[in-house]
This record gives sequence, C-alpha cells and structure tokens, in this order.
Amino acid sequence: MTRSLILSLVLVALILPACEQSGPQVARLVPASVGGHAFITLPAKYNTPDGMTLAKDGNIYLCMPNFNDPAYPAKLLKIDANNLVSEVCTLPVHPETNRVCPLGIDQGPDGNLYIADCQAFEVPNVGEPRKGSPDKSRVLRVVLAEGKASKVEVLACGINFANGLACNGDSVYVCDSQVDAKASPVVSGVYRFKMSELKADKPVQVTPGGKDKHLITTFKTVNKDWGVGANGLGFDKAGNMFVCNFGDAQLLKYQMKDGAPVGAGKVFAEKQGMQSTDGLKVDDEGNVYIADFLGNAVHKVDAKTGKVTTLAQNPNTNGANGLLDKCSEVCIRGDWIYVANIDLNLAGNAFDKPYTLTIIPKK
Ligand SMILES: [Ca+2]
Ligand SMILES: [Ca+2]
Repeated sequence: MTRSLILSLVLVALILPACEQSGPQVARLVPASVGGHAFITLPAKYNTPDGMTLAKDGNIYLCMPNFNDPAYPAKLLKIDANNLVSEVCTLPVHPETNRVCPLGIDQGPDGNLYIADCQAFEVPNVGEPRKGSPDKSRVLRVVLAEGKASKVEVLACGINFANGLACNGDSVYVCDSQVDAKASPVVSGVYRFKMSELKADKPVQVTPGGKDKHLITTFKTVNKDWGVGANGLGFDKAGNMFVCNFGDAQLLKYQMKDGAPVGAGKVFAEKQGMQSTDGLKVDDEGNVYIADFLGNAVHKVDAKTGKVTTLAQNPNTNGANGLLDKCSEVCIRGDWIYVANIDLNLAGNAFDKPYTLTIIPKK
C-alpha cells in the first residue's frame, strides 16, 4: 500500500464522522463517563423528548412535543441503529388550538405509527403562558412507506388527557390521565379502539366525561398533589395489560379476554422506591421498566414477584454527563434502555441545556 493511499484512507476515516453530522442526522451518542451514563444530546429545536417505541425496522421512533420551548414545532424523530437521530416529520396541529403534543407512540400491525396527541397538557411558568384544552386530545397515525412518513391522519378526537399508547392484537389502546378534568379524586382510564374502526375520513368522536363506549377501564388516583392517573401502557407476551397510575406510584396489571380487561386492574407494584410511574415498557420476559418522573429514576419491576429494583436515579440536574433530567419514558433496544428526559419545569427541576436522552444498560 502506498503512502498516499494510506494517507487518503486516514483522511476518509477522519472526514466520515463529520459528513454524518452535517447530513440529516442531528445528534449522536456520547459514551458513558465516570459518574454518568451514555447519552444523546439534542439541539434546541428538539428540546422536550418524550414517547418512544422500537419499530420493526430497528429504529426507535421518538415523540418531540417541544413543550419547553414551543417556538419549535412538534416533531417525530427516529434514532437509528448507530444512535444517529434524524427527523421523520412535523406533526399536524389541532385546528382549534394550533398545537400538537405527541406523547405515547407505538407501531401497529400495519407497520404505521400511532401517536397520542395530548391537548390537555399544561406547563406552567415556562416560555409563553399556555393552558391545556380539555376534551380535544387526539389519536394520530403516521403512515410509513419505506421508512418515510407519507402522511399523518387524525383517527380519533375528544379524549381529555391522552397519554400512554400501545397497540396489541387488533386494537390501539390509549390512556386518558384525567377522564374528567373536574373529578376529585382524579378518575382516569384506558380507551380501546379497534383498528378496523379507525378511519381518517371519519375520525372517532369520543364522548367526554367517562361515558364513551371505548373506555374499557377506569380507576382513581388519591394523590392530590399529582392528580395524574393512567399514564404508561403496555402488554406482555401473554397478553396482560400494564398501566401506570402516575400519582399513586402504582403499576396495575389487567388480565385480558378478547381485547378487554377481565375485572379491575390489580396493583402489581406500588412505591417500593417509586415516587411516580410515568412511561413504561415490557420486555420479552414480562419485566416492566418504568420512568419515574418525580423520583428522577428508572425502575425495573420483576415479572414474577412485582419486586422493584431501581436501575438509575439522581437528584435534579441539567442532564449533563448523561444524568437523568426528569425522565418520562423508557424504550428497550437490545441490551440498552433509552430514557427520555422531558426536563419539565416541575417538581424542583429547572428546564435547562443540555436536552438529552440517557442510555443505561438493561438488567
Ligand atoms: Ca436539561
Ligand atoms: Ca433540568
């Protein structure tokens, strides 16, 4: 090999990473260092990461509601197998509120992505004053063709506080964290929509206040300080449904039959170090991984015993060095758990740079 060829190979090796960064990708992995975790930093235009799902194409799809700096429009992003982040599409705003707040996301059996648009979300003391809009939350479908979004459809509307979302069998399930905004204690629940009834040309109009036929279960949250109920949502391989009761730091488990719960949910895990239960994911063995927004932690709930193990936790931070920064969602890919740091100006936390996803080993 000639010296010039070796030199050019070295140059190519040096130039390649720069080319990747100047392309459509916007962020990449920073390895873990002492006292921290591996992480991905995001630019200011992607300042509020939340819902995630691992799709069949190996990408993690990430909802970016941009609550913290709504000068930037809400987006759907993806994190590829090399941990490069790129944009999939801008999401359509609600015609009456002029905003879209994507939280929960999952891939349906049709390969498309289903997203909960939470119009009730209110973030006090951040940026411009804004109030949530009751009973205007929606279910969206991002139609994917060869990894690209060909269109975004509105499939259902009239939900109060749409949050966690999961596809299972022939249906899409959506948590409503406050079925009735005025009820005390808070009542929340889960809606079930069959894929066959979700049509872009005739969206399902949900009857608000807890009376809709799609509402398959409800429960109460007694925590008056954090009156947010049904949140993270998922299914194990056996078909059991798991729902987080955020304010009461509970994980509820539902036995299912024909796509609907058999009776009320049972408390499968409660507190044991959990201060709240936000987004969840279930692994192939049935263990449940939970983001704890209030506790700024990630927990694992054992599939057999319901015992809670805390995998990562730290006090409020700015998120530097991969530390958790008010996390709200988890996503499992291989041996790793991706954690979205929503970094809301709540519970003693300040919204701050950097904007990050933390990556911790799955155990
Ligand atoms: Ca931060
Ligand atoms: Ca912070």
